[in-house]
Amino acid sequence: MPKRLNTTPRGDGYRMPGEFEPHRGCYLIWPQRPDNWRDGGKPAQHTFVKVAEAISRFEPVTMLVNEDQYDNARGLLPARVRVLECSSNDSWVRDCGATFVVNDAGDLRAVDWEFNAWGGLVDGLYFPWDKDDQIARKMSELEDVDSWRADGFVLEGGSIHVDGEGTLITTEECLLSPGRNPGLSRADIEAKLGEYLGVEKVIWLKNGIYLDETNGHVDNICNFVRPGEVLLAWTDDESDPQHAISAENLAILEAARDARGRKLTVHKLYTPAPILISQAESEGVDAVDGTLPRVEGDRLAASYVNFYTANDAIVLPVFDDPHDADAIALLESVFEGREVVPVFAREILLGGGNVHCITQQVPV
Ligand code: KQY
Repeated sequence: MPKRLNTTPRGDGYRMPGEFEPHRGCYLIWPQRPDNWRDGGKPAQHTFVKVAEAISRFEPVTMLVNEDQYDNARGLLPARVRVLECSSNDSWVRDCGATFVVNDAGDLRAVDWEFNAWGGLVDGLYFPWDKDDQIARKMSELEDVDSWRADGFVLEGGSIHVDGEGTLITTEECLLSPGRNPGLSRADIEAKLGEYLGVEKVIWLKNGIYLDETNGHVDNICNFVRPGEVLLAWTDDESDPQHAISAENLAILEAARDARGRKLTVHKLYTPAPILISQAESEGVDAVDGTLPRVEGDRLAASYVNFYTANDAIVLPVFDDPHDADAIALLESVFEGREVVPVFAREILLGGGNVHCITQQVPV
């Protein structure tokens, strides 16, 4: 039976591997809440099926599903996807799910962060979040691995990326936000990240993608290709507020050294043209007090950086935009040897995230 541990990952010799390292599987959670997903989640469910189909060509996929949607999910998903009943409040397993860590002997364990729906009662996106906060523990038991509960430390998986060699990138906008760990200083947070993920160097970007409702998760703006090499969301359009945000982050990345003392190679991954919520999309979302309204004409936080790195593949959100082709070409060139699988992902974007936010890898 998997245990809850009183030690720390660093003390026990564990580290978080890069997402580009080999996986034994991937988790997703089925979307259904009607105050986040339009039309009762039906269009999003079909897109989640496409993402699960794509990833399951390369590694085993588990879909966690609330009781009332089990039959529908099982009916829509291919037989090779494992479908398990598991309660949740929403469907962002990157953020509420376990972060898996490994040691040099190849053992796997899980970190179970505190989850408070991206800001708790300060600026969180829904209430309650109690079922989501149990997902990481349930995942560790499904994977039959011991876990640590990071009590008193709020963190979402989408707010960090690591290179597996001691370096972590994040944003100040998110990790220093008042709704997460207001009692912790930047140095305290760096110490927690070191303790739980085995990292030695934190590179602090300033802000995430313009209007990102997660307080600027790094997984929408910057990701590692491999140690020493990153992709940064970019636009040349100086009239777009995204330009100044990306330019500030570029300067930080160009000045940075990673944990091994390397300078970083930075690839610019151009964002799609601004994508706005349509009238039908706005009207399809239930207007519930305490959740974000989806207003017609509002701009969505669209970025190609929110891709999932699978075994031998990249599952890439695309938007029916002229930049789609350039994004596919750039990823094919930097991730040589991996197949780039585009998925039209507007329905996930409408819910506030994208492919990376709805997936969580389990390393080998
Ligand atoms: O990681 C993410 N981008 C999650 C977004 C959650 C949005 C909830 N409406």
